[in-house]
Amino acid sequence: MGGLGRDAWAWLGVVAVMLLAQLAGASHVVYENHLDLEAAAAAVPPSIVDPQLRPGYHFQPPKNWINDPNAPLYYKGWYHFFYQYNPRGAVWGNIVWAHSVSRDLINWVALEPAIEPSIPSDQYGCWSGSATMLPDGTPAIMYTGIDRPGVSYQVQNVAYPRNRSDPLLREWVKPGYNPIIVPEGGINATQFRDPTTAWRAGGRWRLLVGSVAAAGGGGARGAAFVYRSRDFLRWARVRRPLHSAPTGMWECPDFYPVEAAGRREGLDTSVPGRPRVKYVLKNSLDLRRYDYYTVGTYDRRAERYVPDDPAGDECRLRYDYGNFYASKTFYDPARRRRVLWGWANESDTTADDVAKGWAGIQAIPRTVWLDPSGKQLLQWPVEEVDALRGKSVTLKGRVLKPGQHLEVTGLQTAQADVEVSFEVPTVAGAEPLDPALAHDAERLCGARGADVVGGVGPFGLWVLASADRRERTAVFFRVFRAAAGGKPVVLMCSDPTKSSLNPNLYKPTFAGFVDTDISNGRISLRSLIDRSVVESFGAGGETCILSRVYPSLAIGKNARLYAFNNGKADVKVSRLKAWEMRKPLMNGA
Ligand SMILES: *[C@@H]1O[C@H](CO)[C@@H](O)[C@H](O)[C@H]1NC(C)=O
Ligand SMILES: *[C@@H]1O[C@H](CO)[C@@H](O)[C@H](O)[C@H]1NC(C)=O
Ligand SMILES: *[C@H]1O[C@@H](CO)[C@H](O)[C@@H](O)[C@@H]1NC(C)=O
Repeated sequence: MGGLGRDAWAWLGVVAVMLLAQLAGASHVVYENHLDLEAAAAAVPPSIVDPQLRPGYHFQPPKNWINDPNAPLYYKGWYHFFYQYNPRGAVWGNIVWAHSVSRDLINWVALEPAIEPSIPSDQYGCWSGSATMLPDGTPAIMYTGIDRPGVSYQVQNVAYPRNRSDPLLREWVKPGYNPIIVPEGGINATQFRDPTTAWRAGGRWRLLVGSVAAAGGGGARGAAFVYRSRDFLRWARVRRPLHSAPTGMWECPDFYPVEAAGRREGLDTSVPGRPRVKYVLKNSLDLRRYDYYTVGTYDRRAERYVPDDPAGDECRLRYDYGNFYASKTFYDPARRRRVLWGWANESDTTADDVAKGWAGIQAIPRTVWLDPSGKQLLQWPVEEVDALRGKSVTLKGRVLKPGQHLEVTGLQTAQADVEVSFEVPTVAGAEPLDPALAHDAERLCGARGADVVGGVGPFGLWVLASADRRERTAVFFRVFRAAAGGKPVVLMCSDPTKSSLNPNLYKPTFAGFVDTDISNGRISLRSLIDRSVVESFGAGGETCILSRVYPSLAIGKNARLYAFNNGKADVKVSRLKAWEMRKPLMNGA
């Protein structure tokens, strides 16, 4: 909490008052979908509503539904974060832009909602959007408004701060000339949303809007349309989209430059054209509900983006192979990095959410940069999260024989950060890779889960485990034999099938391949464990998986942490360090 200024503390007081007012009004909450609250509460095991299952250091408001991150930005010493929020309940609806501010991306103070329905072009909804920093330092927010009842007819609006001297940007004004962009020229108005941060090149602004291109034969093609403007007022569409692919609707596009391979520094979205700069295009696939990206080049004369890997459009790369959607990056000028925000939904039922009174969190913000291979991004939790680390335990040089596990004792691990380095003496015993599953990590993990004995691996962590290990969430690696001339294939997997005795949960195995060379024997894993969140980073951020799990036994003091080896070869835990994590200021929650 050290970094908070006096302003923040003053605001905290205001927030506390707001909170109390909200609580006092809670009995008047009406849920739109007429769920029977008492029946819902009776039907779920008590663990679901146990406050000990509420995350401690992941971003969340005190209550209610949240979804997409919106318009993250840095202004006059403050990080601003907006998000889709239902002020009236724990299910989607009544969406406004909630607003929080922070000095460090970890301690958050809630302000009044920034953008709410108030003008004809947003009166039926204020949906997602992004911020752009204008050359004079003013932030502008572009967002999707719903302008008629019944059908979600989508237009794009702009809003500006009322008082630029206010570092907290508390009030936003919507100019009378809204909307600034409407669907025309054959665009389907119900699939036209989520404007990106605008970038400027050659005297012109550009931004993207997610949509579908006219389907020519096959299924609908996801598309990112480019709009250009000289004055930030009048916007005209470029006929051909920046890019499109046969995936269905693209929501929440994000498009940004990254430094040449391996350099961790971020670039401003309006970076002047430089030969070695690469671009990342990310889309949230409405049909699959995951975020996919490609790395490529941007030709700003032709206004086209081309992925380096022609197969990239087949949805090869994800930021995160777990629950992570509608993400958005921003350039942080204070630390010259690009930071990624993403929404993680719940894995319980809607009735559970209503009983709990809240649904949805944001992943820990991650720094993103291009991997030295140039083929994918690396991601790592922003360094500020390390300030929450408290009591720690370190283990070194412990060999796990086949079938062995090792408990990490001496600290509570329901809310913890673990970094572990594994060493495999040889990969000679790795199991063969079924060619039918060689491109489908998720199915591979489903078939070869944490309890299926392998050659090299599965090895990794059991987190949020009960003392008898009936409940445990496995985060692990599994090594497959190399194809002729290739390197061994490493799978990273999150297996929650035993995460809870509660049967009514969504427990998918999540998995991704890890682009690393394990023949040198080493691989690392970091897991941010937060009561009902397991957010893991394999091989220094090559592959990331966020899972939401709801233990019924492994709650609070009863949550344990183990390293395990279920392979036929020895695995060494060369070093494991675990920290208890403190709770930051979290919007008064
Ligand atoms: C604008 O914000 C500054 C800084 O918070 C404040 O001192 C000033 O009174 C505000 N002006 C108006 C017109 O609200
Ligand atoms: C527009 O999109 C909606 C889905 O949001 C779809 O139901 C409808 O058929 C589409 N209209 C046309 C003309 O393609
Ligand atoms: C998160 O919840 C699960 C389980 O209900 C759904 O299957 C996912 O589609 C959902 N994800 C998103 C992004 O909505």
